Amino acid sequence: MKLSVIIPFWKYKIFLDDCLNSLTLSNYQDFETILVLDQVEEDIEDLIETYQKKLDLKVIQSEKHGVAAARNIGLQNASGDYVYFLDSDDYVLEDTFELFVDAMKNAPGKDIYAGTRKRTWYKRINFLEQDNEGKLEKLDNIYNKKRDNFDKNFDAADVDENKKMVLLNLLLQSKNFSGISVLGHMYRTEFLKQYHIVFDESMTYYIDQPFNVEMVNHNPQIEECKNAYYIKRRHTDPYNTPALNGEDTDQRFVELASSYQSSLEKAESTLTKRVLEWQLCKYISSTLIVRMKRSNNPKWKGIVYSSLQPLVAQMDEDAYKKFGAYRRKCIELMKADDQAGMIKHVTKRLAKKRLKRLLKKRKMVEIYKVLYVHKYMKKPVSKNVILFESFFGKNYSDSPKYIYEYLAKNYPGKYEFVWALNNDTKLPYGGKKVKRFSKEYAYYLATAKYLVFNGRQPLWYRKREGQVFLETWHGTPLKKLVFDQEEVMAASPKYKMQVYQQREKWDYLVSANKFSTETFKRCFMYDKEILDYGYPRNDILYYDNKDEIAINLKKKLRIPLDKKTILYAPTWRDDQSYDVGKYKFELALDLARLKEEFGDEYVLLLRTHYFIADKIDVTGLEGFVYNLSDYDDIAEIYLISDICITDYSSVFFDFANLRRPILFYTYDLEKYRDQLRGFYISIEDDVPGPLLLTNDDVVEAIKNIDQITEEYQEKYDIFYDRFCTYDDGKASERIVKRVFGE
Ligand code: C2G
Repeated sequence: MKLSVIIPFWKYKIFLDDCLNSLTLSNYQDFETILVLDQVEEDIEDLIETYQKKLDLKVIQSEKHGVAAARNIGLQNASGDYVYFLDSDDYVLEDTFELFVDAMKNAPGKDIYAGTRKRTWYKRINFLEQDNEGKLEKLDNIYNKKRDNFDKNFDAADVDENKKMVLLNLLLQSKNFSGISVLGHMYRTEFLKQYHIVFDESMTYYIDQPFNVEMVNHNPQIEECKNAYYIKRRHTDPYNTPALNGEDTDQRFVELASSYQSSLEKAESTLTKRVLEWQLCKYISSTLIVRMKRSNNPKWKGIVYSSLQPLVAQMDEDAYKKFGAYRRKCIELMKADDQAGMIKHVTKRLAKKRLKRLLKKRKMVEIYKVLYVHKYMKKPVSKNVILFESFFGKNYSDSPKYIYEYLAKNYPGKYEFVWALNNDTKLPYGGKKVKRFSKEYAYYLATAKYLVFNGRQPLWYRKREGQVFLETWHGTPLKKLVFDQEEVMAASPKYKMQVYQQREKWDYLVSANKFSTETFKRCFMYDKEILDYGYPRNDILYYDNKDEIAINLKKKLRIPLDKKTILYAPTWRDDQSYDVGKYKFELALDLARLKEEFGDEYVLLLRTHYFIADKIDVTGLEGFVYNLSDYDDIAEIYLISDICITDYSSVFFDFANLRRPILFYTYDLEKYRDQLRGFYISIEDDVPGPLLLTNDDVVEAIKNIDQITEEYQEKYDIFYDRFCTYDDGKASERIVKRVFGE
């Protein structure tokens, strides 16, 4: 059985590489790959050369533009018994084709073998590392439910099983009309040729719908092959690498309407027509109407409405009679050409939903959000009020703390200071404390002129005219951030979209070195002012009285003055969480062993990341381990630490200002780097200390700390010059001058 895989390619070479690579790894190899090049601008010569050695690869240049034309060229050149359409940004699993071919052997001669599409944003290698069993099972369940619903929705109890399966797989597999797709199925080449089924080249986005309707018309024989997966990649970055269907052009909706019209005209049976109408109504009443309500682009709204309204107007009532009351009314209003009525209808529904959520969650913040918009935003902006927030209100620390203290010390009485702070630290200089997400918080978010945050502000924050947002951020990045993240676990499309909106509100962004400046511009897609003045949070590391501060702190924390100290400050893991912002942490460092080895000479200061919810149990280790996870400011802890052990945390960039030894306990390096995050610099070559993979390594390193210090001297100097030279104890001053004009 020979297969033909048809891949149209326009752009994003990196995805194509993953796609072709997945084909080389297929267990079943009797297939040709037809790569149709559609106005390609990237240089992919090398890629083609590589894969020509590994695959039966035909490369054809398309004279026209568009996926439809490219796929048609693929079809004309296909010599396989079956064709499989594969988009260049997607991929298959090792057993996908094998499973299809097994099905072809067991139930030979069918016109379609229907597989399953699974969506992900991971690149292939990371997808395979995930636990996919559960997710794939969930897909099966959704599909089975659809089957059960079929009779109910379409009065189709007496439709034969084959026809039902065809409709389910070709027209109802996705949630709505716009998602009807040819991807994931094997189509018999002769069948397509016999009935001249091709893609409509006058369209760009919605070419699969009429194609599948043509298929349905000719009563194909179908066999399901549900565990043959097609992996559809969601592009995680809708700004830099948008997918074709992510392009939000007005043209899309005009075309959606004409694709629908053409599908409907093609549909030969009433049942097929009903299915299409039902799909369109579902799309309008569940997705589109909400987007229309929320959009503030009147032109877009107008185009969407005017292209789809005539289609609904001519629709048979039968299409939506089985809908619930809300949806039915949506469609009826559209049918009656009452656009304002539709929007009112959906507004009511959304308000109701919101109330329900509010009651269910019983979270007061939902009420404060309403007050924020309808009451506090209407009050004037107070010109001397500054709202500070550090690590989501978890502690009094980081750059906001040092900016605050500088202002409070040097301009007493001039400003009103408010801190979003959830712990019971008493603020110096009489600053006012409010709980994060409290009513007062909402009030100050709306009315403070200045906002000084070290992380992302709430999504519901709306920037007001006259407000100044100073974003200090919270570390020189080793771990890749936002738009630099490839298809790793951390890179969810939602995260990227949210940060995009959040960073739009920042007026100033603080950076501690040239490297951060360059990186932040790119990773946040940030083009406003960057204050590359060093980190205010590191000012303390340059204070003249820093040794005195250290001794006092040791006394305060009852740390013996005659012992040396090791700080262990690891970061968090993206894949180990209980809830949003609440992460697990399993200690991989053998504290008991360290106590045994070094208890006479050292104490250990344990500091977990602010996201970590687990309280590390240190019973039995009293007098050796000091758990400082709840201590406000890690910069003060640096002052009392003789050695710092960390992993991938930005902690080492700051600690290096002290020029004291740093060790990296990177027991899960490969997973962290390759699957969870990705790094900016080479952790093997560029960091100022050794990578230690086991507890034995850690023990040895501490024993030989002087030797390591010597060995790493040169690397340390290079590192210091690259990352630490802006810090000199005066960053707060420089920032205050620039932002507050003082
Ligand atoms: N931190 C801490 N204790 C730890 C780890 C971190 O107090 N055990 C503080 C440090 O100030 C550190 C900051 O939290 O610089 C950020 O922590 P990271 O471990 O670097 O992780 P993350 O919060 O993901 O920020 O550009 C920086 C990145 O955004 C990383």
